Formats: sequence, C-alpha cells, structure tokens
Amino acid sequence: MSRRKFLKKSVFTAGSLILGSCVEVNSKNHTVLLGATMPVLKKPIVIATWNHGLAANKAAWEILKNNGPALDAVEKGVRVSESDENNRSVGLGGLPDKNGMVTLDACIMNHENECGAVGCLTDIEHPISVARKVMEDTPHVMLVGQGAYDFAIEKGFPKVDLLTAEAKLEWENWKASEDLKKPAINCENHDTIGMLAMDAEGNISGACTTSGWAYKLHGRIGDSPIIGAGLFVDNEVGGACATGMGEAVIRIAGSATVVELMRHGKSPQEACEIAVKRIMNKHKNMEGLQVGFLAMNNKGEVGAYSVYAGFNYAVTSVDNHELIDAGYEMEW
Ligand code: SD4
Repeated sequence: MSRRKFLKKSVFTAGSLILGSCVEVNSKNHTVLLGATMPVLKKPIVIATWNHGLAANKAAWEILKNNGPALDAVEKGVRVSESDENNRSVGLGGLPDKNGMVTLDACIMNHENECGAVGCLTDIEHPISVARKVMEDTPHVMLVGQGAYDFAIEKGFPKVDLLTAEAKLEWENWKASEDLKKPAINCENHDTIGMLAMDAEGNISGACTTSGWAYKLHGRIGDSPIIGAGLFVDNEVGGACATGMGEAVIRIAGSATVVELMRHGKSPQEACEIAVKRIMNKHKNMEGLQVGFLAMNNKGEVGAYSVYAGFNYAVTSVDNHELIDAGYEMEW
C-alpha cells in the first residue's frame, strides 16, 4: 500500500469547480481536489457521496434553484437513490442482511439542529421521509425496527417489498459461497448516499440513507442513522457526512468530529483528512476498512477524503454539476 503524494497545481477549464485550485489528475483522468485551498462556491450548493450523487443532486437542485429550503432539497435528492433499484446499497434493491431481509438506516438534520432518524426499518421505500416525520411529528430523534415500521405505516407510507430479484440472487450466491462469516467490505457493497445542501438563505441541511453493510447480522445498525456519526450539521459551522464501514465511523463520532474540526478553523478538506487519519490511528488492522468523509462549511467550501482510493462525490451549484474523486491515504 502506497501513500499518495499530493503535489500538482493546475488550472482547468472555466466552469469547472477546480479552476485554480490545488488538484491532481488521477490515473482515470478524474480530478481530485486537494489540500486547504478549496474554491468558495456560490450558494445554493448541494454535494453528495458517490456517483449516484449526481442524479440525487439534480433532484435537490430543482428545489435549491427556486430558492427552496435545503431540508426539502436533501430529502428530495436522496429519495432518488432510495428508489433506484439498480443501486445495491440504498433503499429499494439494496442488498439484504444475513437473513435475507433488507433493513434500512437513515437520518436527516436541519439548520436548527433538529434531527430525525430510523434504524433497521423494513418494507418502506423512503426511510429518509420517515426520518423527517420522526423529526417533525414526534418528540424523539430515532425510531428503530418494528416501532419505526409501525410509525411509518401510521403516517401513511406504503408497504413495499424491497428485496428485488437481482438482490435476492446476489444474497443466495453469497450464502452458497465460502464467505459466510466474512462479507467483503468494499466500495461495491458500501455505497451510502450522504448529502449536504446550502440553500439561498445560507441554511444547511443534511441527509444520509443506506441499506448498510451487505449481509450484516440482522438488527445491525451502522453509522448512517446516527446523528454525529453518519451525519452532522451545525449551521454556525457547516455539515459533514460519512460513508464506508459504519463501525469505524461511530468509534470516532465521525461527522461530528469533522464539524468540530471546522469549528476550530480547519477547512472542510483538512477536517476530513484529520478524521480519516484518526480512524487509521484507532484501528490496528486497516485491511479493507474503507471510510470516506464529505464536508461543506458555511462559507461554501467543500472537501472530502477517504482511507482508500475510489471514493468520489458529486458537486452541484449554479456553475457546476460534476463528479470529483476524493483524495485518499492508500491504494487498495
Ligand atoms: C454502514 N456506512 O452501514 C454504512 C454503509 C456505507 O457506503 O456507507 N456504505 O456502515
């Protein structure tokens, strides 16, 4: 495993986010934003993890461009991934747990530190909207399992069979394989969508939704629905979200850590890098342990970083709609 060297300074075509920033072009000819010299984007802005973030951002942008609230934008945005049955790691079509059940985790947080979450939710296509209902219609932050399901049904969400034929087949193949105890943890089965939006008013909201670690033990909840781990927003500072192995993110209160680092003066890029390095320091065995953070501060700077190569994120603002490869510590 080799440590990446960040050296190059380049200027790119007009309209590109990375114009004049410190960047590197990687082997796939994708751009990677580096260091503390992020450009400041003009609000509104929406950013989201992985390449499914592009379609999700597009939906969020419909709200933001009409001066709509960031909270509506992030909900609408991640619902696109939740309904995409070709996506094996979020909502409908997500890979199931060890027992063949699709169990979903999600949370949402607004600019007033109000938040809602659901964990281990079954048979509901849009956990993010249930999380928003928990935030808005109850005095609680988090509902899990049967209670979350009953609440969703009571609120009028339809019951949906989330296990598609393709996901079922993959699960059956996994069961038949020798890998029963040790499901691979990699970018193929770890693709949560985390989204952060700043609206025209400058208010930030975030959303995070996932079917979690494929073939997990039944009842396992990752970082994604845990406020402070998979997502954290403080409008006075900015927001952060996480993807990758949730257990490692929870151990360092990942997203809250990134926001606190920004509160103390770090750029989003620096904050994500420090959080990744903290995870590396706290784990003796980093083999296959992928974690990525994505952050935005209230000035409109963004940053991202991951343990292993391969993490990317979508950035959409009035001048941009593009996918950017995050910097990272190690090659796979
Ligand atoms: C989890 N963090 O359940 C989630 C999975 C994930 O990209 O992020 N996938 O641990």
